[in-house]
Amino acid sequence: MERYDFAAIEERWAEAWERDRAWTVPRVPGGPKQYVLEMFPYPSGDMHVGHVRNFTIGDAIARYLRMRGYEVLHPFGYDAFGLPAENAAIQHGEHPREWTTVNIEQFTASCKRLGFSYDWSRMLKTCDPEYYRWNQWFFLRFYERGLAYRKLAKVKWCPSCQTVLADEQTASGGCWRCGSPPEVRDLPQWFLRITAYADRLLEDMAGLEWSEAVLQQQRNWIGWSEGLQLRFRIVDLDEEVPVFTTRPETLWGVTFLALAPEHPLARRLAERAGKLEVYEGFLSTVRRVSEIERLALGKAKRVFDLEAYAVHPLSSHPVPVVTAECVLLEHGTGAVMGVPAHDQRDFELARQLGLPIRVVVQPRDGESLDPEAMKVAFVGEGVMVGSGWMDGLPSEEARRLITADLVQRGMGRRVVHYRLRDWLISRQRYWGTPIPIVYCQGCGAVPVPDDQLPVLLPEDVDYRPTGEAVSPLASVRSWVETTCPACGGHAQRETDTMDTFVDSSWYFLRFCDPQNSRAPFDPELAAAWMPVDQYIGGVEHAVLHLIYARFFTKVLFDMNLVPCAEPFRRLLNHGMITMGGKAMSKSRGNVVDPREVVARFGADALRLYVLFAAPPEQDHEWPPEGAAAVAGMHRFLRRVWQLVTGHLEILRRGDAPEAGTTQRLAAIHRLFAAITKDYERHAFNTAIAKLMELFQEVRAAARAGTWAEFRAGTTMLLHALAPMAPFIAEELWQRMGGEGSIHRRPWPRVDPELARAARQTLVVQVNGRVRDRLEVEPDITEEEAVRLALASDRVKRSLGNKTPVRIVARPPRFVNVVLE
Ligand code: ANZ
Ligand code: ZN
Repeated sequence: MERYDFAAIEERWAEAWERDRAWTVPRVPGGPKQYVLEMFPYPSGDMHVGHVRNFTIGDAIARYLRMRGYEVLHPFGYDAFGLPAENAAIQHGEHPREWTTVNIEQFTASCKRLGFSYDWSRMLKTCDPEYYRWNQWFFLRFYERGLAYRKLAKVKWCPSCQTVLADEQTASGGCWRCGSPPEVRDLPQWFLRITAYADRLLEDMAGLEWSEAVLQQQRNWIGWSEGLQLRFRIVDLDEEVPVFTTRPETLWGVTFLALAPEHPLARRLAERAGKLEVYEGFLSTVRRVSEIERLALGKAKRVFDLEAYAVHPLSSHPVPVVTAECVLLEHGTGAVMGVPAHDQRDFELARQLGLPIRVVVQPRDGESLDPEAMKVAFVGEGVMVGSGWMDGLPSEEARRLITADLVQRGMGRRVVHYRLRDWLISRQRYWGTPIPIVYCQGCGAVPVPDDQLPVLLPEDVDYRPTGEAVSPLASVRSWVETTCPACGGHAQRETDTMDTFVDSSWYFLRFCDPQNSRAPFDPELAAAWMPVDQYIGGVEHAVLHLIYARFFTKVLFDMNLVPCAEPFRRLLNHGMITMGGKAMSKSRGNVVDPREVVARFGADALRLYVLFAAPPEQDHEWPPEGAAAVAGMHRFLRRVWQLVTGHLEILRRGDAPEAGTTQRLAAIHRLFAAITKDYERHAFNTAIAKLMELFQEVRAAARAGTWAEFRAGTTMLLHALAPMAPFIAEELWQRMGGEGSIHRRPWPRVDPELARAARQTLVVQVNGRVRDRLEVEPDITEEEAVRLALASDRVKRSLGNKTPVRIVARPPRFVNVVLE
């Protein structure tokens, strides 16, 4: 018997696949297509086993679909711009391009050694001018459509990354990359108008096969709310202030009006009160505070009394006007009607300022609210009080009625608000795409014409950040100084680079036509391959990357460049491999290098292990004895190897000397059918468990000498193994004289009659005594087994009227019911 020399086998096949360009697909699919894509990685140092898992999941899916007869586009590339490269380069004193190139070479070699079936002819790197020129081209198209604009904005600056961040990139209170609390700066910056697509981003989610958790995060981020906008007149200025509320039924509970500190009327009122200087001080303090802190509950708020009054639109009574940090200018209208009894922030403000609290909604049960005694606002639904004709109505109904009433009387209008903000894309860092704009004294901001693209990123730059909110590119005078494309006069280039999330917002489209030098991609090729049928990536991208990519796709859809308004039909969010409870990452120093594992046990064993360890969606803590765990998979593969190579003569013989016992053949078909089902739902861990059972059956057939059965079983075993452990499956397939590459073979067909014949006997015991035997499907679930057991007449009889204290189920073999 031959030794299982995995290293020789794997290296030989890896080379052959590379030489034969085994996974290259034609420009246009010849038949039904599937586009399988894993989120492309940062080339940040070496691959670790966390990466291996993500890519193995994608690869198993791609290989399986190929065997199901699809033309599978499975490309790979690198998200090669960005801070990791720049920071590493600063640390080691080498150029980001060198650092990136070296990493990409290593990473690519690892991918090949692990047998990932990528179409390498489509490989892309976002730092190539041939890629990023199209970022610039898109920027110009967005600009023409009014979807890219520049404005002076209060922006969030990460002091550690030394660049501004988009609003959503500080959603958790810190910088998405490094966690530092952002500072606030006023800078003229470029934005993409994602808010123009808020409604469609929300609506189109209906057609996506994504996890509910991710959809919910997207929904929260877009933050749809419906409410009423109404006006309060400010007596002292004779001006009307619109406010936005989601609770118009609480209108009779309004006891003050609060403006955002940045609200233009706040300044005018302060001036009028002769307190402009104090106000300026207050404003500049508030401007430095993060949004999270401004909205925080349970703390004293920074407020400023404007010493003015507004008129309540129903009662015509005056209510005081204040300005408070917790009112945000960008939200709603930047002004709030204060209802202390029913909004916690308003409650805290009222208590702080000694303003009255008026209850207008009473809880349906419990004691009625006493404003004096209230410790918190009552924010729930209830019954209306102190509100004229609404009294006694449920608050939900009152809301509907007063909305209709105020709208009809022309006092308010229905509005929808989104929490989503426009996407800030300017970055004051070096390693990114230059924004293709020049500034001319005469013409202002002028777009760089298409025929002057790409605006090349200069290579020779002192890219160390200056600490000022200025891009390192500003110091390259020869690059900055240019001529105006419009008037030929003197002009200067924009020195900010683009957020690298722009790069990843359309790379899946470039994969459809990666070498195109005249356009980002040919729309016909995009039509042939898009949408991505299966996208695979970490749940940490649930908001940022996915929302940006969806937005880009919609804009390109509107430009008739892509056939679909959504880029990713199905999304699989894999869990992470952790060590010490933390995600593996080079910066944490808790990484396991796959090269060591591969050297000891082979790529196939490692692939099987990462798929077996946990369902794809779950995290998996790499065991301290990680190597030993992979060794288990290695031993399994060695047993498969020995069984097959030990019977090559028999396997190669085409004749079927005798039929096997139906019983075992049925089990083989049944198991293969179950494995197929597992592939369909990406349950690779259970598929591998069944694969091991299948192996037992095949080995039993060999021992019994039932060769027809053995041959059929071996064929199924190797096919079932191929997507997950591609090297050994291919090698054994060739040795047993199989036709062509196993990876191009059609998926074996299960005989449904046979598979059904393999029913199992489920034994039902009550207090240790057998009461019934039931025929069940072998892959019956625990729930179903218990249900059937308890439904059995004989079991019911022996239970009498007692309730079981415990039920132990091991489907499909037994269910034990335990009574007192
Ligand atoms: C009166 C009221 C009474 C409110 C009540 C709530 C409860 P979303 O859904 O997030 O849009 N609000 C409006 N504009 C604001 C701003 N610029 N800054 C801070 N808060 C603002 O929330 C809408 C609610 O948030 C509005 O409804 C308003 O308070 C507040 F019992 O109006 B409400
Ligand atoms: Zn000009």
